[in-house]
Amino acid sequence: MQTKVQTDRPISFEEFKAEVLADYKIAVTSRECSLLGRREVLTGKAKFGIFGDGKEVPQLAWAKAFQKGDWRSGYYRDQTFMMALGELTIQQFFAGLYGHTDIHHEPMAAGRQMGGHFATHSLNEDGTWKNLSQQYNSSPDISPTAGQMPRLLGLAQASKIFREVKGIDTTLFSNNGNEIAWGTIGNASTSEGLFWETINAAGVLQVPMVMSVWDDEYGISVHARHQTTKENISAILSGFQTDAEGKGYEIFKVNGWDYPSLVETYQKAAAIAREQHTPVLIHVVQLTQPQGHSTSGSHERYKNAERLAWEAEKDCNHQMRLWMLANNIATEEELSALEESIKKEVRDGKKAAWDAFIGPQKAEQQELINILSAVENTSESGVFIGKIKNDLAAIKEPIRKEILVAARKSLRLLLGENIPEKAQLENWISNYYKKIQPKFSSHLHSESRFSALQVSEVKPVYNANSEEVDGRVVLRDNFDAIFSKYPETLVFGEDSGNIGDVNQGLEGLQEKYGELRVADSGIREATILGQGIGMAMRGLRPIAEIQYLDYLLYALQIMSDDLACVHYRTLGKQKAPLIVRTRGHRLEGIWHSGSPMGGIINLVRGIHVLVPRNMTKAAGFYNTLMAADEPGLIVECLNGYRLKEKMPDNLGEFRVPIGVVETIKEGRDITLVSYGSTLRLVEEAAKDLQTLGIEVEIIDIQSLLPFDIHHDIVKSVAKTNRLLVIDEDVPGGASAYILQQIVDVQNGYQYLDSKPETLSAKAHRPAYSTDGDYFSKPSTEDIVEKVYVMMHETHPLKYPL
Ligand SMILES: Cc1ncc(C[n+]2csc(CCOP(=O)(O)OP(=O)(O)O)c2C)c(N)n1
Ligand SMILES: [Mg+2]
Repeated sequence: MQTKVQTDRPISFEEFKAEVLADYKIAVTSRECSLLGRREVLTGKAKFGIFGDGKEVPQLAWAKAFQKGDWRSGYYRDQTFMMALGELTIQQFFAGLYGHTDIHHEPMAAGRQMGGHFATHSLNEDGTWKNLSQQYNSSPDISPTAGQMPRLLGLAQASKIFREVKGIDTTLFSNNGNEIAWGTIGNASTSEGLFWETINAAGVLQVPMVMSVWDDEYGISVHARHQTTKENISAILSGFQTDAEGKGYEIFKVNGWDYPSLVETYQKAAAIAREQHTPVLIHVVQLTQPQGHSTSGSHERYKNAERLAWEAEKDCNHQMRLWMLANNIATEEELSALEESIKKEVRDGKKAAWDAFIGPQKAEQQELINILSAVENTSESGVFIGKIKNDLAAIKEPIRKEILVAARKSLRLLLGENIPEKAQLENWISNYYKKIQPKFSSHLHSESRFSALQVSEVKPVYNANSEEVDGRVVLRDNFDAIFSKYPETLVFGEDSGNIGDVNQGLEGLQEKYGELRVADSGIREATILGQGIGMAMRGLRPIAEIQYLDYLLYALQIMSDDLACVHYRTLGKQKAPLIVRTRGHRLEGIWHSGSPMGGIINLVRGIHVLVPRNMTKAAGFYNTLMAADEPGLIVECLNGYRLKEKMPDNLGEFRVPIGVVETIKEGRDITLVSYGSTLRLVEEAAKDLQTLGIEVEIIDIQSLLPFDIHHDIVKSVAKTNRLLVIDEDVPGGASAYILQQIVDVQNGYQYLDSKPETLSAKAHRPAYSTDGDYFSKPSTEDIVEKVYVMMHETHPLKYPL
């Protein structure tokens, strides 16, 4: 379907006509898909539909300016653009609507996302990069409004890095940084903070980003007067306009139904962004929603007759048609014939998509019916199973849930029976799960050879003269080794550049590696994170620094909604191996002592969460993640930078394995499990407990996600028969997760002679000062007393109170 005439010579009127007609064909095809798509939902074949109707024409203009190597970060209205690039066929559009789980039919998300969420493939089957500079690229959409903005910043910044930083192998990723990152957003979603944060940051960074706002005056039912000051986003952004005073944005405003002006505007915007790396905003106004917001409602409820009549008149496809007729590009008859033929093409494509979607499921239904027939004939419950079978057979278009419900209910009816057909049914169910479950659950993590779990341990090497230095020096010199080894590495964050971070773990590195590789950034955690995602998607190895763990919460939404599921939601076709660096646990005051690890680990499944107890361990984790291609969060101990550690010889090379615990003290009486800063208290408590005749075993978890992949903790519990989890998060925070892993996943319950216990911080935020800490977080005394009481309960005479 794709049409792109790209030529430097002036084109003839005939060529011009052909190009416009081809464009119109895409617009009409896209519209027809939206119209039929809505019907598919209303008749129950698809569950939900959100379409690009009313936004077709500007997307044609955009697609003409979009070049190989460029990137899109947009939202659910962009189907026409994807079609114009040749990245979305009619059949694929409907496959997305149905939720077809076969990536060959549904390349956007293999049915994991609802339709209207677009993506291209960056990776080969083996996890290696495709040549992204030779293909059109779309980052994978997410549903939270404006959630596409932070990553857009990074996609754009990557071009700047590729153009200006020497020594990076750009073969697969860039042609001299000429690539534009194109964003789209709805008018109402510009109310989100993420929009403003990104717009400001892109202006500061001067990156090649072209931001289109599709303005249809509404955000579902809420009118622009409730969304945007002056109801005009380009007017209120006009202070960003580049002028003699300094660098900023180029800003355009254009009617969304005006095909020739749109084409011209997008060409101008592309030239500015591509050549000068100046960001551009295009405010596309007077757009419409011919069918309302989505399939879950009708806009007649909130738009009056006058507005609806205006929308019908200003409909961009309708206006394009009028313009074509007025300019003799086609006759009424030609256009009518074209429109009729497109209707048929879309109907045929829809049918092909449905047949491809339903075919395998019908075959699976038949397989089960055959088995149930056999069971019916021999089972004592044959009558009931026969009914289940007949009900299943009556379903004309079965989904997998219906098939499995029939199978599992039948198996339940066979409880207590011992017939060969029962085993057949059991096998069928288990094989079915093996085949189908991965369609919904694979690729949360890398399944390629670049998985972080494949990186083996390399121990730090010391010599007889190894110096004892401040922990931050180990970290700093290890970062130095990383930066010289991997030219595509970058680090950025608040105070990360000039002063080399607030604890000087990056001291002197900006001088050595330059302001682009070791960079200060504004106070804007969400877009620091997004910058990292976008750059990682383009083959760079960013380290995004969030100054304190407590402020990770500003970035946590983007970590959760975007970074954690990039690989999952593309069925492994994209990756963002971003390392997030932060520091936390204990220091002073409510917002510098928090340890909200329970919240974090539960929101970022898909990201490795590593909690090293000292800087050598932290450095080892950085080295491990650099050798892999997965995202990870490393929380350094805020109170550990000045503690002495021995300087390893093999900086940049030693690696701490992911998901492996370390027993740091052996003991027979009780297993104490902890991580991070708290471990130092546990070690002190262990000494005090020794004087009371109690020998504790201490295990450092090191890696909360993944957790103890070799199940070493349960081996310790099997020896001591007692378990205490010590954690400085709130009660039921990370400690609940740790307990679930040991007691439930590792089956630790069977070895326990005492109740498994947790010792955590208070439920409130940690108060200021040493006393605030002592009364808020677990202390050495708390640990000693808790352990002693647990020992007393089993041996009251040996450990009297
Ligand atoms: C963070 C978040 N809040 C609410 C929603 C529900 N929602 C989906 S689309 C939408 C309106 C968006 O309007 P606009 O940005 O103007 O885009 P349009 O649909 O009009 O093109 C809302 C509120 C969401 N997806 N994400
Ligand atoms: Mg809108």
